[in-house]
Amino acid sequence: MSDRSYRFTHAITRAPAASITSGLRAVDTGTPDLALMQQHHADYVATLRATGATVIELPALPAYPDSVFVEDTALCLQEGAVVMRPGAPTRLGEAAEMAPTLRALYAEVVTIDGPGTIEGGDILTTEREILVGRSARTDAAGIAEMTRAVARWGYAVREVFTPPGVLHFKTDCSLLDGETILATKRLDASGCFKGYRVIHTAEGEEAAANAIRFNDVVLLPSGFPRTAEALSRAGFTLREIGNSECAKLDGGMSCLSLRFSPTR
Ligand code: CIR
Repeated sequence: MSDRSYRFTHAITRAPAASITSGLRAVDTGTPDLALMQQHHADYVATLRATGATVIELPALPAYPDSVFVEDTALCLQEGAVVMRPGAPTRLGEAAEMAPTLRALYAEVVTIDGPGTIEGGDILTTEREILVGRSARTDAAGIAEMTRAVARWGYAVREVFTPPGVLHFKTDCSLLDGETILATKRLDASGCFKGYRVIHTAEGEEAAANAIRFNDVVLLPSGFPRTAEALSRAGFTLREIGNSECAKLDGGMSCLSLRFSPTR
């Protein structure tokens, strides 16, 4: 089986801006501490780099408080990239800011023009398909436009649903390897992972679901010991990264990077 869904030569990250304190959040659980977020972010970048990948660190964009969450701006595949059209009005401009970096790396970059909206956090790429969760940020028209965009490279897209009240599809799941997914029980109960091997987050540790497999390691937000133990028992190599400040803005491990191996 191929492993292109979790082996990557490159990642893109963006430094958190001081304006992060005005980032979007579903529920106010306190103001994020920029200095602590910067520490966590540095640890995250170092962990990606330690796997041998090239990490492109973009400068902070103070005009966009949520711009540290680069994942939402693009879908990066091997053959090309698709620039998203975020459903959050305050985040719309972030996608255009990402486009030049992608054009420097890929021969083919296509853009979602709208009127539909779609954010990268709703997209899970596995070895066999691209799953997209319809959510408050990602609508049917956005998914249809993305489906047409990736058809040129031979990808099949399957529309699924992000649970109500959950920000993004990947808030509740992540890919662990070519056939294994880490998911909350509530998302798995929707039946969207039929045919995959699923490991559930432990009861009360649903926020551990937003992890990433990046080359040989799984980056897991710290503070979820029972889920960490289940993953270690299943044979995965874990790196736990502090996520307390991003969590205040509904962000996790996947949101902080774009991960890919471009073929030019
Ligand atoms: C937002 O609401 O857009 C940000 N505060 C969090 C984005 C998290 N991104 C992601 O899950 N891919």
